[in-house]
Amino acid sequence: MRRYGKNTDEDDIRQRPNRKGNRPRTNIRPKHEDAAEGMVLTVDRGRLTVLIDDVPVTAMKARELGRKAAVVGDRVSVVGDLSGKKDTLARIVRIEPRTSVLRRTADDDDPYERVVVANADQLAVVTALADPEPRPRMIDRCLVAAYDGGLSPLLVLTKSDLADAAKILDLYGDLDIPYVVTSREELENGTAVARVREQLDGKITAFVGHSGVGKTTLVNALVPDDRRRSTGHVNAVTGRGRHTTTSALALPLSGDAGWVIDTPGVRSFGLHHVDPSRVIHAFPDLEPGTENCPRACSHDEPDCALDAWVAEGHADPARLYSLRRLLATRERREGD
Ligand SMILES: Nc1nc2c(ncn2[C@@H]2O[C@H](COP(=O)(O)OP(=O)(O)OP(=O)(O)O)[C@@H](O)[C@H]2O)c(=O)[nH]1
Ligand SMILES: [Mg+2]
Ligand SMILES: [Zn+2]
Repeated sequence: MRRYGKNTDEDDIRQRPNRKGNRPRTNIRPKHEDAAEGMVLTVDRGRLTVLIDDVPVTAMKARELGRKAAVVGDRVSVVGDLSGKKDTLARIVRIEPRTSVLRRTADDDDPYERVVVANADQLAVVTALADPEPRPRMIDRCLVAAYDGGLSPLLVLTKSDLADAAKILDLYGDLDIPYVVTSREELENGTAVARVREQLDGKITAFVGHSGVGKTTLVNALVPDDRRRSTGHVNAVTGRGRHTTTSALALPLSGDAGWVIDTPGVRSFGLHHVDPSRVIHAFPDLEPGTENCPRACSHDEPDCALDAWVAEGHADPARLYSLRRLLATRERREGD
């Protein structure tokens, strides 16, 4: 694991004024020389589990971090007791720059943006083919959040034992988005795991989707039991007797082949934070059709070239409908 010696950042200078009066201020001030870097595995009411040199260490944010919150997937620098022993509490002194940020707002009118996961390479958008019914709008929204945050999407269609995947694959199968279809039986006999692993190996993948689509079931099938237990993960039992995930949790794939991050189910994926001009990136099937659009086209106006693009059969009209529904959601918000 990389250890930090002379690394500092602007915050360090502000937070740690020069204590030795006769020394000039410098931006190469060594700080927290004993800090070790690790990855945040889970966050539970201000207590974070950070994996440092294969040891899960309980830590909390140091005051000097201010309001900056560390989330699952964050690379953080930690000082203090790193033994991982019971009742020890280390301090997180620095959050390293993020390579990707998955954000959501509770809904589109909610200005409060949550960072769900940091540094994930891939967003697995998990959709059940039945129970609960698939909602393409939710898939589109997750795709938007993925493209916006710098994650590449993966479609995971679960419960193919209950309903056929053809309808959803008709809408998404032609896109450049990789997908896997799983069923209960395939999860139990291991064939699904091999197929899903092909899409996960070497990557950090965050699993998102509605509650009950099977995210945790899939993650459990992917990760050996003992790995889960060592993290002391919390699940709540719902009124219907089902276990629902209450906090995000990162788990290692066997063979050091990457990470999977289970997250709590969400009702919707608010996109308040997304720049509307980037929404089109979530529709790679439509994007080439915008070449003939007027400048600064809203893609929802009479001269928009996308109508012709779809009419010529280059893309599914349902996809254009979906794009415009998203854009309309964004526009309604614009005025307030
Ligand atoms: N028939 C069938 N049921 C499944 C399949 N995968 C999961 N389930 C069931 O679906 C229910 C919900 O699964 P979970 O894995 O808890 O769903 P989740 O997405 O983690 O839900 P939250 O944690 O609430 O977000 C459980 O009763 C699972 O047994 C599948 O492939 N087929
Ligand atoms: Mg779950
Ligand atoms: Zn247009």
